[in-house]
Amino acid sequence: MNRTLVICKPDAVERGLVGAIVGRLERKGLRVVAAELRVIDPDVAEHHYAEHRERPFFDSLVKFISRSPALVMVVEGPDDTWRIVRNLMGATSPADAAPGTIRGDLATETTENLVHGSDGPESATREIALFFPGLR
Ligand code: 3AN
Repeated sequence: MNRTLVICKPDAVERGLVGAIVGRLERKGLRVVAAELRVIDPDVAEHHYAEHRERPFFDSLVKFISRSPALVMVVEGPDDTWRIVRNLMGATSPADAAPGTIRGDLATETTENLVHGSDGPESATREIALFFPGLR
């Protein structure tokens, strides 16, 4: 089995869409193996988004992701689970996200785009260790 990190971002919790998002993952056949509703520490958020450090939206992204509780999860499925999740999420910009995807159906903003999913096997391993250091 193969694992990836998924975050229902603060906008998802605020809008009451956590159930809808988790439901989509579960209906697809993926299984939640760890989950915690937590306010993400800004230092952890900076590590998590380190690849975007030089981008103009970095500060607002870190502020957004840590502004209120997010549901941080580890999701398990077959090979390439990260890719299954990314396809369910839809494109980063909700304007480009296809109908039927989480962002395509439920979001309009690029920053407040409801959900994060690791973008590859190495990111998944790194992000799971960052958010769930004790997970076996
Ligand atoms: P994804 O979330 O689809 O993996 P990334 O990793 O490129 O997209 O970007 C991480 C987050 O940074 C996005 N979810 C979004 O919140 C924010 N972001 C990315 N690109 C932009 C942008 N051009 N303007 C504002 N925010 C952005």
